[in-house]
Amino acid sequence: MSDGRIVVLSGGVGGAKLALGAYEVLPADTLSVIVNIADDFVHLGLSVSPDLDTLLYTLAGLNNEEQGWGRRDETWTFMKALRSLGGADWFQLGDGDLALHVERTERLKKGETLTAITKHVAKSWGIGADILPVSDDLIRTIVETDQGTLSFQEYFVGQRCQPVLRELRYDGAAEAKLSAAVENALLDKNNRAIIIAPSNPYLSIDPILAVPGIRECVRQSNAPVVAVSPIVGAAAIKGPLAKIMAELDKEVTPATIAAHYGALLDGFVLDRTDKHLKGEIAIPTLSTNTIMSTLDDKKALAQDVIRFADSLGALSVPGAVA
Ligand code: FO1
Repeated sequence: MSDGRIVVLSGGVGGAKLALGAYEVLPADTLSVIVNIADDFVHLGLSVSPDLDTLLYTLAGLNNEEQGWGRRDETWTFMKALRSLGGADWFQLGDGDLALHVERTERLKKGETLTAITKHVAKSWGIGADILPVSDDLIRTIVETDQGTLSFQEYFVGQRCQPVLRELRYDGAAEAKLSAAVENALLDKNNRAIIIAPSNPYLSIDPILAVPGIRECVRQSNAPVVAVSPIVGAAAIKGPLAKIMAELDKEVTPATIAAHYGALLDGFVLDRTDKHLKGEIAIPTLSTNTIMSTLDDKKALAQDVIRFADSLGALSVPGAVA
């Protein structure tokens, strides 16, 4: 594989899994992951960044695989003590996880950017990839539901995604500034591919794409843009995606996801069980195993996606053999 940079847009567990696969198959420091920050919130006075943290834990091998968030081998002394005081226990903060939120909050108070803090955490945990919050400004997903307006974590954790979703807003996105690190990563002429991970398009990828200028950066990049479907068959692999699509009156099929990203894409990756849907998708498609149960699955999918992007890139080189 050439040494061009791979840039992944990611949020949630699906994104972290593909990022791990790419991290394992690529030479060190040729991977940049642009991460959603719209799930972030202040809880008990602490700044919590769930999608950054899931990715950091996953690439550091510290993640709790079964739970999909937080640390493995976690202890819960803090939560027990908090509950004994009648403190808010709807959002679980493990003892080790707590250290990350405390340190991030302390550094933010001292004026450090989320980008710099995330770089520090990645370095502290020996992660050789660039983990890049899309912006150092505040972006918050707001969920309009049949039970009123909910913050993202109230909807996702507090209400377990049960309310009927009517509309999503990404407060602050229109005013947010792409970080210089994200702009440089996207505009790096040495880029080999930009990959939209199999994350929830509405909850994880759209809040990234909503930051002004990012779509232009993606378009200006001469690297092929490939998305991996988070929908297999008529179901989401994990999380509330299928429910949200039904509530937004969208057909729960990979073709809906490809159309959602539209002109941004040069290629789309389907699960092999959806191979028969290729005809419904106007752009080049690859079908392969997109269910990432083992580390080998994650590595194989990353390799397949990168090779697929390479094949698209070759096509776009003037005079390339078609
Ligand atoms: N998700 C839950 O369902 N319950 C929790 O108590 C919970 C705590 C938590 C703490 C730190 C963190 O980084 C994530 C946490 N999550 C929890 C997951 C989080 O809500 C989601 O990972 C994202 O916001 C959606 O991708």
